[in-house]
Amino acid sequence: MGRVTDTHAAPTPSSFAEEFLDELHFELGVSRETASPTDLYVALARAVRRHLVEGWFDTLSTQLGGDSKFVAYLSAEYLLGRQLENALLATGLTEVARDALDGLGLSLDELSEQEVEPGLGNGGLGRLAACFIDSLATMDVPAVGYGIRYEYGIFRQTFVDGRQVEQADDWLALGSPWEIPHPEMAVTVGFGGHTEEPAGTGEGTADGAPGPDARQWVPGWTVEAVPYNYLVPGYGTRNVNTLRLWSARATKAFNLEIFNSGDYEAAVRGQTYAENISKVLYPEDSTPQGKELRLQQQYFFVAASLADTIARALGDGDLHALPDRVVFQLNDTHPVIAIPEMMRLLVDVHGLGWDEAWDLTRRSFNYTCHTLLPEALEIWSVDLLGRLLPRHLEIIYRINEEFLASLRDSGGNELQVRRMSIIQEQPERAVRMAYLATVGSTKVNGVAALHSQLLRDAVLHDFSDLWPEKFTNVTNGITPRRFVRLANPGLSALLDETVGTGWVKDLDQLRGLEAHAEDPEFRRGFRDVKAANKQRLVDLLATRDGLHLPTDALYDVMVKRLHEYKRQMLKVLHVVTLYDQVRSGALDPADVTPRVVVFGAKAAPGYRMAKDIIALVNAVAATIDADPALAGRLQIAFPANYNVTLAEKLIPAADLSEQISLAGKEASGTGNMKFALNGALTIGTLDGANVEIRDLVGDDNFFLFGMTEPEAEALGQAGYDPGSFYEQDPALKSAIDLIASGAFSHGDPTAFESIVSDLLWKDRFMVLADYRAYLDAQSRVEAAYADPDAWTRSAILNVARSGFFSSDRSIRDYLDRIWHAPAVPARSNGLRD
Ligand code: GPW
Repeated sequence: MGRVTDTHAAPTPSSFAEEFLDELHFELGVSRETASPTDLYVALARAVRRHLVEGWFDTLSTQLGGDSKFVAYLSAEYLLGRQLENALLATGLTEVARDALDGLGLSLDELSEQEVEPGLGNGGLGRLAACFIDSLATMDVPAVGYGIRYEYGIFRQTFVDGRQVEQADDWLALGSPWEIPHPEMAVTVGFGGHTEEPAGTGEGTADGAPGPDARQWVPGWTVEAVPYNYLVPGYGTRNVNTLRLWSARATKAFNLEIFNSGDYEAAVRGQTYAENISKVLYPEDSTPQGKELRLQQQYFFVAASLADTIARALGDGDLHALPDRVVFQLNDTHPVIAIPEMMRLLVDVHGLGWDEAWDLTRRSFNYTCHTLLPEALEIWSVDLLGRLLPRHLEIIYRINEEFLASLRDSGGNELQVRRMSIIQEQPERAVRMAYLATVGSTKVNGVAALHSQLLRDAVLHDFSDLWPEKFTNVTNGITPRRFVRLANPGLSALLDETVGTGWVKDLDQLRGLEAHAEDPEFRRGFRDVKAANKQRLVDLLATRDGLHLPTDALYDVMVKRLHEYKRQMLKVLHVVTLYDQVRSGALDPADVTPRVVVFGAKAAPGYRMAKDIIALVNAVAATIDADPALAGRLQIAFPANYNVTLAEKLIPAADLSEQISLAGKEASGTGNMKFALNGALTIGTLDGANVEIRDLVGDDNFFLFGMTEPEAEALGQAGYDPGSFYEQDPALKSAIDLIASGAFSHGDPTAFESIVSDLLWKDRFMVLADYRAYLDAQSRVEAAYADPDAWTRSAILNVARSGFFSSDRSIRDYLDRIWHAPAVPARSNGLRD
């Protein structure tokens, strides 16, 4: 199904070819003969973009004309992936473009490969935001995604001697055909300075006399936030939403002043300082470092977005209508400074009284928490916050004072008051952003059923006792457009034939596959698709990474950020055990199920243990490769620089999806959903959304292992001793000893010492405790894989029963439980009529 188009003539290959050449000649200024592959790609992208603009205008005029409510999604990350194929899908122009290019002796697939993906996110949280804006557009919901246009996205990963080395991701180097800058719409954002009593008249507020609670913030310096619009096309609809990313620029006044004083170096320094704000994405996933520049980034995009939102939602209208016109969703705590910023705007700038402003603010904001790890909960030192945002700190203090007073009023004891304070006192005074978000929001949600339960029972339990109705769950989802329709054309064609094409917008229709799970012909077709996807992956990894892989093997895939809680180490111990058993003669290589273990993972650059684990994976891979006994039986493939583009090729080829975090640590996971929808079976713990996946696909079609969350919690309480597991399990002992012996490091026993000693003495995520259960589950995997018919049946049922994990369903849940913003289909405004 394509775009719902207008009355005027649909593009043909020849009209499209003309538009493409127009772009190439007149916009890029190069001839067909001299054009580089990048030029050709850029011209193609811009020719496609033309076909989104009309729907975008219609969407804007429909939404701005009425009195609809819109969703302002605030996220520091959007991990978009490549844009071209998605835009072609949305416009229904894929075949037209292919034919047009063919006619010019060019190949659509080759040009598509030129695109550098915008990696403006770290992992799951950023990719979730990208899936959500896709679903919002597809469902005609008025929505704007707000974020930061990082000049450098997530670093490019390379391996040198098996160790990760980071390179800058200069994704804008060759131009970005998808963005539309609006320098004339720049918003000024202040930082630093001091606060004072507002001047008696006028100065304090936009509307006249200062309000009773107003203070005046006199910033010490300012920067400009320049908006860049990205078009977000819905699928099978006219609607095209907006993603608005802000880029930092030095203010003109600032520059002029210094230039006039003749201090050119200072002027340039100032410019560099300002522009640093949107320079680079922080590469820490779930482990914020509390750096000043990061707080600058957060306030920078939030302040610009709120100014933009208020103008858009209200124009000159009544501030009291704010909660009816806009609903803000805070994607984790990164944008939570928006709460005091809204208070500042209402109280200081617009002169509202505190209570009224607080009521409006609370009714406009909602907060999604994405973690359970204490080290992932953002805190900002009072010292830093007060220096950078003095007025915001005052506002946070007052929010906290009033909140704590209300607690005391309703009989809270001092212990409880101290526990719930937005300000922590030890080890240093700091603002707990998750608490600020919870106090300042209408709804707080977790991202999977188990996660939301644990938020209520543990991380935020005092707050859930106080405000039980505030807490809700919205289980994450993924867009079927990118992760099935685009990533898996073979499966998509089979689905179209079997259940019709409606599944792309209504993923529950996949249920219709269940009836075919017993059909031998359908199973054959399904198996053929998987085999073709493996072949596609093998070809890609041969050219991309120089890997030589068999297609006739079980593809066992673990792709996600490298983090101890995700337990890549458990996977390594499994592989090392297989190797060890073959090497010692305990296992006949002929009895090893041929298996390719694929890893994809970036480590935060400062995360030592994660980087050591990457080195170990590469070392084990090399050692196994060098051993003829395992040839064709066991191999590790660790392509560097795992990203969205690679995920789209890896996931459809997988047989087995590794979701093996310690129960109670992974908030949801979204990779787990992508694999199930592409017909991989999961080996996993009862963690995050795995729980819901297993409930839906059925326990016969899921390899469950490991401790439950209460069991892991109890083991921790009882005093976990990893050494005892090592002593009691000879296979485990032998595997660890092998690593410690230097077998994977050319005899150097020190190479992986820190990993080994951490496992034996600390093992915070209880890898050793779950090792035996994991190995047993892997044996069940092998037995199941030996029966191809039964395996295929399970894989089909995974696809058929995973419709729930569409991000369209997540968005429906947000709409019903939190946002209450009706869909508004764009009306044709007749740009060309
Ligand atoms: F720590 N997630 C992430 F909660 O990718 F902020 N980056 C992050 O910084 C955080 C969470 C944060 C992930 C969760 O780890 C994953 O379980 C979840 O599926 C994903 O966010 C989307 O909700």
